[in-house]
Amino acid sequence: MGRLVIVSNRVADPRKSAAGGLAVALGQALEATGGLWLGWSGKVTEGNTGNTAKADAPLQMQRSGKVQLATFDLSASHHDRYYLGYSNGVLWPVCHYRLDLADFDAGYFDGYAQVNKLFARQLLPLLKPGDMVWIHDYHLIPLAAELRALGCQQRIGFFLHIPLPPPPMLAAIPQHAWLMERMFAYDVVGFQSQQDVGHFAGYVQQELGAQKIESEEEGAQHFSAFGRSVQVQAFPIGIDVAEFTHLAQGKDARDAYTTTREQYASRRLLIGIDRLDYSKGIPHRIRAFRALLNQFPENRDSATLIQIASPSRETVNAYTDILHELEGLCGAINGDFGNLGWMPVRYIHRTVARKRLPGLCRAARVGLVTPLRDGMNLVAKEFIAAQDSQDPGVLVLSRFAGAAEQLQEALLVNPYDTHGTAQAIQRALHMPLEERQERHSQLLARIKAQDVHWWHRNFLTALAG
Ligand code: ADQ
Repeated sequence: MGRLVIVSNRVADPRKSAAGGLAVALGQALEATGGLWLGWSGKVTEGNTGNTAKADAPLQMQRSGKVQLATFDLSASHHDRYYLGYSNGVLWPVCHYRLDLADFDAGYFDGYAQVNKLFARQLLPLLKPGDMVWIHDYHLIPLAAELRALGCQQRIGFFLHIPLPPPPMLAAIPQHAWLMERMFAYDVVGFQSQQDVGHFAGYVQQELGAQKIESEEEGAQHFSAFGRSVQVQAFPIGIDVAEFTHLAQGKDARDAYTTTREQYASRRLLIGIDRLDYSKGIPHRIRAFRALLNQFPENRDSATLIQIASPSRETVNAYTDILHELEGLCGAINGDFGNLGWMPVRYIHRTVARKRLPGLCRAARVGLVTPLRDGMNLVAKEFIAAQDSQDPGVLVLSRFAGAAEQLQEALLVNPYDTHGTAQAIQRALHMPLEERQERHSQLLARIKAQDVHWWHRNFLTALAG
């Protein structure tokens, strides 16, 4: 296999302890062949419009073991239009079925197109013949087309971490045809779920007149259009189960487990851990918890929900709205149901240290992972990995998370159905030990077999051709 080159909006140093499973796993894939990881530095420079090639910021090169990290700054204008405006103000909401939150300001699209050209200019001089280029996520959909326009011949793959919506919804993006045509500059396009692959197949055949090429290959589909063909496949992302289990055995996780267990000794604990994002369905979850306390009063003075939501994209308006909504909902439940000795919901607007995460998950009887729409959702898999197999907690999982395709033994819910979700939570809280063990052992076996290493090996094997 040739050298691996990864491109993503942000670059994570895989050797830094704060880096999560994905960064570490990609780092390991890069180390195997010696590799390069290119992306935005996370810094914004003031004072230029960022509209011309002359304004390209210098590349900063850094070595981390056998991996070369290449980063560059973005101008304030590019950051606002490419990152906040188009990526997170158009593509993110539409791909999560929230057309109502999308802001189709034309200037955002220009910025998005410009920054993708900038990524191509920065990357091209670093490429060697035989390299395999793996581009990640919605920020960089047109990057392969920009690289091809500059003469790049290398194999290029793309993985979309978020959902691809059904064709009519995708078509709500004014530049939908422009974006999707550019998918054909890739050799391999990977999605999280079979459902996403189905949406891609439907869109390119209906809207772009692409032809499906018959193939014997298992799991892969091939489409041709614009004089090129692309292989499309579901590669559901996993977690590093071994790393997470190792973390679970560490002092921080054990301490978090013991303290939480002691603090809630007479309670039944439910846990929600998310980035604070409207796609994660946190207000719907809180309302379902309220319905649980209403419908099944035996849970009063007992069931306690710890909801941890890490701050995220706080300069985008939709995110401040949800912050206020959550504070109101949690305050109302505590006011209406709580007493001097019991606070039904503890809402914490913070990031939990990764080392403590497995301990918190293990202390909970029920894990609530109920996004309205999610590419995969790794918290669902982390919750399973953290459980004690002898006395495991139960995962309540949204059918609208990509993870639901793999994790059928979880209790699957429709998060829009408040009462149905409350009933599933009730079932989870009172599930007999034998059933919990049976479901958990099947879920654990699956996340082990389809872990993050399985994911990147499969993708790279497909990309190698
Ligand atoms: P996210 O939406 O960011 O990513 P998700 O899969 O929910 O992803 O979580 C990513 C990581 O963040 C997990 O490892 C989780 O433990 C951690 N995390 C979340 N909230 C936290 C908190 N409050 N404190 C500490 N850690 C927290 C996108 C897609 C997902 C897809 C991933 C990977 O939206 O659908 O699963 O990429 O492809």
